[in-house]
Amino acid sequence: MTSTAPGTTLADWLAAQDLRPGLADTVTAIAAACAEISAALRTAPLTGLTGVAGSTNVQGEAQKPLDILSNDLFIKHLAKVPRISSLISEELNQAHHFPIQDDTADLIVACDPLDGSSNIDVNVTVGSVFSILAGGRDALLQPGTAQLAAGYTTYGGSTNLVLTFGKSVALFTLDTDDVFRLADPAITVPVETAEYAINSARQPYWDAATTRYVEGCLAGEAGPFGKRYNMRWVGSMVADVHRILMRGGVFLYPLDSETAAKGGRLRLVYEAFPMAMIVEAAGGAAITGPQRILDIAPREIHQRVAVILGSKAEVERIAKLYAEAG
Ligand code: P6P
Repeated sequence: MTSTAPGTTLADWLAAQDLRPGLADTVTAIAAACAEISAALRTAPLTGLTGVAGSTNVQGEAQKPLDILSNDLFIKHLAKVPRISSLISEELNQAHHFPIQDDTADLIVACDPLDGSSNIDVNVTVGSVFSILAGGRDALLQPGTAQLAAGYTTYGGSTNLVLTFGKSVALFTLDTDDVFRLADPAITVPVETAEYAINSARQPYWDAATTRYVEGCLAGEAGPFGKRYNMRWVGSMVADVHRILMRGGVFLYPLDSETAAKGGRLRLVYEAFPMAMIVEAAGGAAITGPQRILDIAPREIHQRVAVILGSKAEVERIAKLYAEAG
């Protein structure tokens, strides 16, 4: 079986890539953590893992038992890889530095171990998002362009792993034997779309560019964009991004008058950076409005940012509206 044939295992596919030492082991460890998270989610209503844990994370958000379990599973599996120096996680105020096992610890993982967890209790697709960087515990803050790899999982009807090392985007699906197998070696985002994703309840707070964009979509064929649009908003970034990767679309969580003071709603290092790397590697685009997300140099590990990503032509349409708004 060639390494791009459907059904190729993640292990065989990784072995056929020309990767930096430690990268394949790191992806393997992340995949193992995600397979365990998937299993825990499948029976959560029966095992009492829904609801809230009674604690809050650094974002001030109520942590769920599965948030904490997912983070613990990432730590458990990443600890087995000597080359991994540190873990940045949405669930940890400070980065977790692994005990140095030898002098090769030169990889950093950043993750949101369970994104969209507020949707768990209502059985909506959630996922894990991750990014892999080169460096040690003193190199946590790097621009998005420095990422070595990025990926996410979706825990939905099927459990999928989407993975890129920068040039193409591969899709793996968790099989009944808990092995990830290749489902598509090269996902590409359609350049054009007529589907947008935004939380429309935030309309009173939108900036001028966002307001003009959504008005243009709602104006349909007679409007400035000359086509009828559809709208989707899952409220789980991995679910919205996966739909966009698979059929096109644009996802918007722009700065608004409420979120501007915090820098935005979504997190830069372990949500926007990996999703932007994936979307660009699939032929799409990812901006904050005024600038390319991957060019940002983070100031701190939990920094927030505006996110507009998806089909290239539609993101360019929005970028033009931001340029016109000044
Ligand atoms: P809103 C989930 O909490 C999340 O971080 C993303 O997964 C999702 O896109 C966004 O927040 C949903 O935000 O405003 O719909 O609650």
